[in-house]
Amino acid sequence: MDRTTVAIFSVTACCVFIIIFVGASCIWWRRPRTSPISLGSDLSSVSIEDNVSFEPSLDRISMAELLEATRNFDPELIIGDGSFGLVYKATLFNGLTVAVKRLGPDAFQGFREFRAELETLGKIRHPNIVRLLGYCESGFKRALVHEFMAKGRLDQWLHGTFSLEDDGARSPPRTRLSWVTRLNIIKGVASGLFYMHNLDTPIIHRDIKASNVLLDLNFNARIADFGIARMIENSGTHASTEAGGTMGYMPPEYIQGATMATVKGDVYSFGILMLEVATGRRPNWPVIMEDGIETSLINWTAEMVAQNKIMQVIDANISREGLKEEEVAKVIRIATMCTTTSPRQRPEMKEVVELLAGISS
Ligand SMILES: Nc1ncnc2c1ncn2[C@@H]1O[C@H](COP(=O)(O)OP(=O)(O)OP(=O)(O)O)[C@@H](O)[C@H]1O
Ligand SMILES: *[C@@H]1O[C@H](CO)[C@@H](O)[C@H](O)[C@H]1NC(C)=O
Ligand SMILES: *[C@@H]1O[C@H](CO)[C@@H](O)[C@H](O)[C@H]1NC(C)=O
Ligand SMILES: CC(=O)N[C@H]1CO[C@H](CO)[C@@H](O)[C@@H]1O
Repeated sequence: MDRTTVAIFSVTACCVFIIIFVGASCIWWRRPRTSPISLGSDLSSVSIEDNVSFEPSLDRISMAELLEATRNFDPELIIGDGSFGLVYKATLFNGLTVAVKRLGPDAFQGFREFRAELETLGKIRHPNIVRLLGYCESGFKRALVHEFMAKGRLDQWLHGTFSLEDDGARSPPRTRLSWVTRLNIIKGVASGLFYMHNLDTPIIHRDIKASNVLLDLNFNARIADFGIARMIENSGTHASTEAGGTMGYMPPEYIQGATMATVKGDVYSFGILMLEVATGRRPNWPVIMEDGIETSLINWTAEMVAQNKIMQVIDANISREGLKEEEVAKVIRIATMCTTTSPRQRPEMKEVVELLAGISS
């Protein structure tokens, strides 16, 4: 072979190799890594490879759709940062606005167990609980899809702590929540919690707090973070019943070492939340009394009630117009019952809901 032949041969070989390589790469990239599972709202009847949905408006949620809806997880669409990953606002093809929680690669293992729990949560439907709409997994990408809560977290409204990371469209509150709105929020959380506690297999939330209460467009409260966090923490093993929670909201028996979470633990945290909503004070911050002594939110409230100064307990930013002392007293009394030191003396959520229903707003 002369040099020209060798050169032509080499170039051809190279070209062929490149074409094969590029072609193979394309095929590799286009190949769905794992067929994306798409879940509708009725997760109970869906198995891993399935893609059936029983809600026509949510025919399928696939990872491909989520990628497109979030513009490939565009940082501009981030609305929150949770312990298991970033949360994005997205509009699905059918126009429904959702919150997509992208799970980090090491968020959990044990997919099958995780799924069993997801299916349980997917079946939960209550006007005061944030609905889980679906779960998608494709390769290393995993995401949970929840309904979008337009007014964000309750704590941001109570304490005015909107930060720059929060969606610009969700402008900082200029007006504080009114008493009527607060009462409605309290009633909503109570009713969601009552529902959870009374399922055939009761679910204990374990972390009731203002940052786990989201608000919809009309300021109706919905409890968030039901089960998912604890499921992920346990890498998909059964939903833990271990005691836990957040300082300020944690019942004394958990602090003293009780190992099992109970419905009465949730009742305590709910009572603290009621105080926080009514007073606008953070439960994990000390209250400084007139004499300069620091005390807890519970002790301060009790002290003020004892001194017949109940109206001074209420958030100074709530309009006093039409605010009846008698109604305020009822709210504080229920909160006090819920935060009784002895778990046995705390009411069940059923009773709390009934008592709250007796308060007009
Ligand atoms: N459904 C939703 N609608 C609107 N915003 C949401 C929704 N879900 C979450 N967010 C926002 O994203 C943030 C992070 O949510 P996420 O539930 O992942 O974490 P978290 O509750 O802050 O933390 P953790 O996972 O430790 O409980 C929330 O604080 C909230 O601001
Ligand atoms: C609150 O009151 C109880 C008893 O009335 C007391 O044991 C506790 O130390 C008080 N807490 C604070 C923070 O003052
Ligand atoms: C009332 O709200 C304003 C902001 O809207 C805040 O600056 C002020 O500190 C609040 N007052 C009280 C007593 O909470
Ligand atoms: C609409 C759709 O994608 N349907 C598919 C769901 O998955 C089954 C296999 O599990 C396919 O046969 C369907 O075509």
